[in-house]
Amino acid sequence: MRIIIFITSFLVLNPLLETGFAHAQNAAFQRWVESFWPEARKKGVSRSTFQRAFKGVTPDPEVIKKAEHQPEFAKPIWEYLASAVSQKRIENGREMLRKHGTLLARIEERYGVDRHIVVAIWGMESSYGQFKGEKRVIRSLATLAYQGSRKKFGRSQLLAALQILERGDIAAGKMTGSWAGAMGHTQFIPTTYNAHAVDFDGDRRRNIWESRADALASTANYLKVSKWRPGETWGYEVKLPKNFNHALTGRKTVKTLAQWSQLGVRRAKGKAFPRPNDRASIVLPAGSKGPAFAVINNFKSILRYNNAIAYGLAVGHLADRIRDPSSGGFSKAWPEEYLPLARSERYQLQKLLAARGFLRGEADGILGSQTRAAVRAYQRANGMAVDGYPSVVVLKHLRRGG
Ligand SMILES: [Ca+2]
Repeated sequence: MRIIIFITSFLVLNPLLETGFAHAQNAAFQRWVESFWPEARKKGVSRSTFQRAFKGVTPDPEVIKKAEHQPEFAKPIWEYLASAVSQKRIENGREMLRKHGTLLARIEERYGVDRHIVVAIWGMESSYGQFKGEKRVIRSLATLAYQGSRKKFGRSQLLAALQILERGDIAAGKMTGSWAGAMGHTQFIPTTYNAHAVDFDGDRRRNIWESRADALASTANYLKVSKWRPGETWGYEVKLPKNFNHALTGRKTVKTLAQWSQLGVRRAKGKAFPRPNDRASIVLPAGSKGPAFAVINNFKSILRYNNAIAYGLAVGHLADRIRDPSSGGFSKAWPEEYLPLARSERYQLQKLLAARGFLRGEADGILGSQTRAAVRAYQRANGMAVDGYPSVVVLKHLRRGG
């Protein structure tokens, strides 16, 4: 009997305990919201907008989970590109180009940005409006601002989101987006929205959630202010000569395409560079064994959207494929035997580079420009191809003791 009583009371008590816990948590969150109010007021947010925005809002555990997720294995660039530039996305992009041709032509005329690039970014960001994110932006950003490792980002974006509500561009309930607060067809975060979104359909609201015209014009405007040059492309796949000095690769070394041609660099599929005076850098996203690209000015503008070489490449390549149905994939295959390093290996690579005097600072597992520079220096010192690619070959060489 005692056991039965115990079980019964446990069943009755447990939900009460949980409710009590949740209640205390919510009270703490509400206190935090109130502590945020003076800052919002300073940014011109009214009390009524503030209260409406936070009505019923609680932290979103899923947002924290996504924000803190650190995968052990990074996705290889060829897998990323295969899904980013899928046959389906290419075909849908061509269909969007036909369907919204008049609008896209007007946007191209106004902002001077290639419509294929605009459509490619639309495809990358939301699959042409199919996946815009359904989370309430205020809730996601308040969660990030309240707890976890992205508080600074969360606070600044939350303030910007409240300003959007204050201006009345969209109702709080309709201001939806990804877990990180990227919103609408083209996934602008609130600060980018405030700085660069435009009203293109003329209703005086910048509605990147429901108006394709506003969203696509906002993307074109963002690229324009990011110094997009009309009439130029993003870059080309290139073929490097056998004796090429790989130390010249990387975005720091810039030469005209004519100068690169003198060093034996050719377009991968045999055509000539249409504007030999364009200034370009050679990038090797998977090291010297994989495809090489000459990227020109507009590539930098695309990276303002998302600062990752893989992203820029996906947008540029998707645009090319949408534009020209006869174009295929890259001419050189990806070196699929060179898997990106796992997280523990990335730490080990950094620690070994530091121990040999090639890298300063704490190992963080993030292979940024400093680590790549250290890899280059190590490769140079050890007679390897100086491509700065943190491959398993470099790691094994380090493990053997250089
Ligand atoms: Ca509008």
